[in-house]
Amino acid sequence: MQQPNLAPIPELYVSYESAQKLKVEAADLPSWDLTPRQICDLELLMNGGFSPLKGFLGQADYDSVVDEMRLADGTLWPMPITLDVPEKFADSVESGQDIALRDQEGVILATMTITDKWTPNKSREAEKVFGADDEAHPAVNYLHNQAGKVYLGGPVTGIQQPVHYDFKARRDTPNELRALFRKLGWRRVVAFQTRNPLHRAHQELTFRAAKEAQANLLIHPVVGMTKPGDVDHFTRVRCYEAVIDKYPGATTTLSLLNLAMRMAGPREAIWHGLIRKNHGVTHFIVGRDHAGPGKNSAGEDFYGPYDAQELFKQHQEEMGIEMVPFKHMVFVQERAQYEPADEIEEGVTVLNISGTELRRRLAEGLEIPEWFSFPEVVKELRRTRPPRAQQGFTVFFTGLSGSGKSTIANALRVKLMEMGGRPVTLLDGDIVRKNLSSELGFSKEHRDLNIRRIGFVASEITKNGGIAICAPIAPYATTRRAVREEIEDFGAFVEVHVATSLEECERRDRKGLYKLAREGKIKEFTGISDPYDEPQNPELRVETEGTDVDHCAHQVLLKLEQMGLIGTER
Ligand code: PPS
Repeated sequence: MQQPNLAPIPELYVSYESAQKLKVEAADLPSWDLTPRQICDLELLMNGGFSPLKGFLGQADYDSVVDEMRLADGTLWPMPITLDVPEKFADSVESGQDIALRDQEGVILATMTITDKWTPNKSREAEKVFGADDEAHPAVNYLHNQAGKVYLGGPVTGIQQPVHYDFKARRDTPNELRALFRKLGWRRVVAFQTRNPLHRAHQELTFRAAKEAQANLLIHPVVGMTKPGDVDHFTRVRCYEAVIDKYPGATTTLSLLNLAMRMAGPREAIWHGLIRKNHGVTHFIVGRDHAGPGKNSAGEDFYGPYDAQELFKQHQEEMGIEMVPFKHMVFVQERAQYEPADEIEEGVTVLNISGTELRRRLAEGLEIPEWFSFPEVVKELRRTRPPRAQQGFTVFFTGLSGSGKSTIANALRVKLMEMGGRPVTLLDGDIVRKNLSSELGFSKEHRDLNIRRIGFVASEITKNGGIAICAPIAPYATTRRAVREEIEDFGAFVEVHVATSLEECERRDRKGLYKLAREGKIKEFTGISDPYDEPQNPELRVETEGTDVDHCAHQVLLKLEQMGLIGTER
């Protein structure tokens, strides 16, 4: 007799022939271009990963999920899976109408019949689902700052799967995994959820969990959307592929899950369990601080470290998937092996490297011991995160017109070129305004656009391992912060405030612009008739009064050296 966890699970796709027909018809429907997160949700709706959901939640289900962690009919479901849209789009459609759901290239993936349209109370959703209306929580931040104002709900008819160009052979739908387990005769399977590279401790704990549950092991990492700042999934999958060979042959398999995580701790653990059950899994590892979002804005944890395990335990029977609680594994030096932390007697030497310490060692090119990770994994991580002295970075000068930004920036450019090693690009205010922003003036809107363009180019240069030196006025703090965030995804952002006073700039008045500005002949002139927000915490502030250019540029070099961005081995 077939086990229920391995029987085929219902999908929302129509047959191939119907899909071809529906695709043509759907071309005339109002269409919504899905966000990256909605594409992840839709994929799991359509392939049965979110079973029993048949579409994006309607209002009654939404209210009940938010309040009770259950659909309106009482079925356990912890996460509101909603189609958020802006008001303008919501106003253009009505209940009862079909819409086409398209990916970012415009391919129609599904249609949805709208049954509900409502404006949710997002603060309430944040409080109930994520435990606090605090934007330090990535999903709350998403809810308030990225998600549209209105939700549409209704059943989905699947036309085709979202297209993936990467790691195709490692992606499996719930039915594909169920079929694989059937074929291999795996009756008990324990899944390990992860959004991080696997090191020896993880390998040890997953192996132990499988032995304890007398089950085969599914390494089931999330490759959809994880916590901002995580190691990108391309690197992680290459790391997983290296680790999978370390398990005894034929006990373990690796499959990628295109889930958009919400970092909702306990509720997320329940959600992950239900998703795994849909993938044919019988056991699920839940660790300390499962799907934790980090600290709240008061610097405290959002959830207790074992809240997720407790909530899972309460519901596991109803869910039909059993929890294997995660043992926190540490390395015992005397015995040269990993052991559960709670089973270790006093007096032995326990070794540990935290995530922060690992990042520091990678950034500085320091040793990462073999007891901590596998050489193949470390090699992959080093390829993605070379030591800081080999990464790209951006030096961003800001200051009033005539403060000396361009002159210092140019001196720095020459000094860096003398050192060699990385290509250097100077994005000076005048150069940019001539080549990138020739149509722009000096309104707030235009200045912002100008700085955003500089930020975009600098982030591309940084990503590709070069040095970008920017020297615009960049008068607005919020815009500078946005540029910093964009660049820090790829390398360091070094803000240098050229702190020449307005009086001195006006006294020098090299281009005669201050005089014209005072006479009202130039409007919106920074410092005279337009604001300049002084940087509060720049990496460096240089004073130009009484200091020559060479010395100012040298101060910047010293800062770069101190930050480990330029090597001492010249
Ligand atoms: S901004 O605000 O960052 O977009 O400005 P930026 O691109 O750096 O351009 C500043 C140069 O343009 C000249 N200029 C003005 N500056 C400020 N306000 C007004 N209204 C203005 N009109 C022209 C000025 O020469 C600046 O050159 P620098 O090199 O900063 O002295």
